[in-house]
Amino acid sequence: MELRERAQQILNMNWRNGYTVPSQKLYPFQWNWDSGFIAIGYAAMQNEQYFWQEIEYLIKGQWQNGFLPHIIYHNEEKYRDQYFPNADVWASSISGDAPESVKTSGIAQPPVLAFALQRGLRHLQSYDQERLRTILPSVAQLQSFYRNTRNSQGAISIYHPWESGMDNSPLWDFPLQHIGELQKWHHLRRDLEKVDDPSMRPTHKDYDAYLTLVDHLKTCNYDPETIRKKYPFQVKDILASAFFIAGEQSLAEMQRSLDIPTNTATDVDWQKMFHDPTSDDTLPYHNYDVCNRKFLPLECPYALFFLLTDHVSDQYKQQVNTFLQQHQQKMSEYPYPNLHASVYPWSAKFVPNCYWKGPMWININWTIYCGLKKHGLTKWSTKIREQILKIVDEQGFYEYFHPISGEGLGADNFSWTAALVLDLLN
Ligand code: 9YW
Repeated sequence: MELRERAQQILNMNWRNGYTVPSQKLYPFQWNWDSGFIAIGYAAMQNEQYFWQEIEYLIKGQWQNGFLPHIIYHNEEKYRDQYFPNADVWASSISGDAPESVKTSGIAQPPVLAFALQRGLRHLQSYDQERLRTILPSVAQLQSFYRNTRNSQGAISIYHPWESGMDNSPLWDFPLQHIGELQKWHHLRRDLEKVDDPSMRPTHKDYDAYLTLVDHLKTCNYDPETIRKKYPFQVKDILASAFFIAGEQSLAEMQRSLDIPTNTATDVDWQKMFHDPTSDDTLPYHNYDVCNRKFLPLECPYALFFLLTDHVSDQYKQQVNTFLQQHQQKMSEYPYPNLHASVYPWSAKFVPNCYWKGPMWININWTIYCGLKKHGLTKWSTKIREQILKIVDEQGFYEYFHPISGEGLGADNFSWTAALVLDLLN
């Protein structure tokens, strides 16, 4: 069967009457950034109904203050025993802003919605403008939430490793050492029963830290102002910032297309906010730990994400070019030399089969591809596109891939892998 047909089958299989689960086996609810990517896939299939519904179901989870949680627990009662943390752990109703109609988590994920919505619309041959008009205020409210509560000149702070989407990346090792005493939560985990090799998943200590942070957030009643003053994990994050900034642009363009006034932010200086003056890296941009006042360098593709934004200097583009040359050279013995690992194999922190500590992820590579293409770095974007399609064709629609052997790892029939392949084939 052709790649396109296989991808379509996976999305149809993972569709749940209004939204799509990331993977049947592991994740039984709707996840925020997964949904953005998945919606793009439906648009690329010209399935306009599923495209709108995926986004509308996501927005059902939005809080009154604009915040969009990372998990929307649709059909919570049916699946509550299959996933930890379940909705009770979050107790989102302690915030007066949480919706009553559906339970949600209390943290976010990279804010991909505005960017994904616009990209999806570009795939559709024609679309229902009134449906867009109905959705846009929620998207605008989400962008405003980030602009007003998480933003410092385009640098967005995240409050939890799960908010980064890259749960156990070594990026979080240092800030997690400074969150105080950990409570024991890991005995409640459900994920280890569902994977063949538990060493591919985060450790018990990771889970204890993740849930200890949830307790801290609950103590703050999920109130943005209280969190900013008291909460021990706050990191200015490049990926969240890049999607926020790109989202401002997407939102403004969609609003203008419908003659809606826009108030998106233009005073963005990410190069200043993330530039690490002590770094001699080819791309000296790193996440910043706000609580402990420290940059968090890591050999990983993070600094490439700014290509998603318009605000890119010629100097940065040259640095990117040099960085990609070096990357290709170092990867030249491996089967997919232009794909980016979550942590590069030459880092002391690299663990090739462990989740966000080394494996290659399709959404990350696709994001880099989009940025390279946007800025005309087509020599590199073409290679990434070809190798994403090759790895999925040869290894399957996996959740993540071993960066040295290319082997598919984690869950099979993974939704965003299928959706982003459809984007690339369009
Ligand atoms: C978990 C659904 C989610 C992704 C995250 C990924 C993982 C959930 O799965 O987190 O329980 O580990 O890290 O980015 O959205 O696909």
